Amino acid sequence: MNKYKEGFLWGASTSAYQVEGASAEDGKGQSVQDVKKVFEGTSDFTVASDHYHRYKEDIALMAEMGFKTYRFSIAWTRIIPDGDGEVNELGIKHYSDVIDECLKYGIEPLITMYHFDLPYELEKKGGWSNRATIDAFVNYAKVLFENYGSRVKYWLTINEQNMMILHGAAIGTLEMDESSIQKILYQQNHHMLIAQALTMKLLHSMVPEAKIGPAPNIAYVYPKSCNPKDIIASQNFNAIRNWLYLDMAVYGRYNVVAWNFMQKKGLTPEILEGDMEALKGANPDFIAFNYYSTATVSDGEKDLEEQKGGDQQIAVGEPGFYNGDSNGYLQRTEFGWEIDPDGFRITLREVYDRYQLPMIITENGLGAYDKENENGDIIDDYRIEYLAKHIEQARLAVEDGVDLFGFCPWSAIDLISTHQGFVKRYGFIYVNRDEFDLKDLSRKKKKSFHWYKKVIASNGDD
Ligand code: BGP
Repeated sequence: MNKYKEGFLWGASTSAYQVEGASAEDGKGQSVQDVKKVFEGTSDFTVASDHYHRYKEDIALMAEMGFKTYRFSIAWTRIIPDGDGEVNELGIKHYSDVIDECLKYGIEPLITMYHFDLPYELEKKGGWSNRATIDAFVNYAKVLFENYGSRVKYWLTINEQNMMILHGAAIGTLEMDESSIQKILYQQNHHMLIAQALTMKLLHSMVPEAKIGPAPNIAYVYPKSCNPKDIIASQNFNAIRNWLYLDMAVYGRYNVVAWNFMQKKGLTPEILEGDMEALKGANPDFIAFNYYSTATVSDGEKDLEEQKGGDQQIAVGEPGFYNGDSNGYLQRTEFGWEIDPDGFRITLREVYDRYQLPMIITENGLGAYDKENENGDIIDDYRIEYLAKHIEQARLAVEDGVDLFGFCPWSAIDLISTHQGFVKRYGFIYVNRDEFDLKDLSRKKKKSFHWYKKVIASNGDD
């Protein structure tokens, strides 16, 4: 049996704005997440899980589980509060301490440089529509590499850039004019892709022994049936949702099917002289991706009104290209997300086959309304079942020949969901608070905590 490799990076993930709190402390600037209107019935991000103050306690718990890596993001606004001006020494110190705390336990920090929290001062100047944001990002990257490059081996550029483009407004990009939103987002996409490529090259020149990769959300797209028209729809959405981002990161070129889609819809970005050159030769060392489920589509010739989407799909289709659909073979979580462990193996095989680069999973998990039982325990068997099935399918993908070097579920600790509040929990570690009642924010081990500890100790045998 082909087991997970020696030194496999077992761990879990968080992101700064969803877990840290302390949103205005120690010189932190505001990000788009701090100023956006939160979704009805959900709390804002000012306190979150208070990880900013309790990171030592949290990392000790991660060490107790046996983590080999901890994937967290750095808040750009703690390092450079307005995005492109002065460096904030207190921010530099905070993450330096977090990194040291991880290293103390032999946990490799796996750092996301940007996880949905663009500095608000940059957003006011046009955000990613403004080409100056490319330079601001690369400069921010330089500050990170100068300060942490000697201690951090694994870097991720931008979390789920593809979701920011497909669901931009919902994730945190501020309000935009509906009629031109897609055009704006694809221009922003082009700028983010350049920023990412330049950052990868910068790390390779500044810290040749460190490794860096992109971190999109990849979900293999199934055709609803074997009707050839459904197959074409699935190819279309695979290209628009997945390959556009990875082809660019790895090969430095626009995927042809995705480009054709952009052209037909009038969404092609303005490309300046030197852009395509900048995009080439980034040479990511690995591909990281987040996986929650697959997607299913059918023939895209229907118009939007007739299209029906799965609950988790905000954009349900593109007339003429694909029609978002549901998959009758799959069960769903309490929050309506389809559960597809086999799809995880399929996605891993497909991505490896296309790019032949080592891969690490940076998110996978189950959001649920965890409840304490009469003894105060959290018996999250549903989460254990979900993760066990995905780990098993990843192991089969490894047997198939896929080069996988790490697995980081979402999330290490309970935190605030992107749009469904604190009550949608993902962690191995329970945080004692409700949506609006902060209680004492104390930590408690869920049943999955003890289970995951055994998984790690046996290198995936469970
Ligand atoms: C990913 C994001 C995370 C995270 C997760 C779960 O898209 O990278 O930030 O929150 O999804 O999603 P949600 O919080 O919406 O349940």
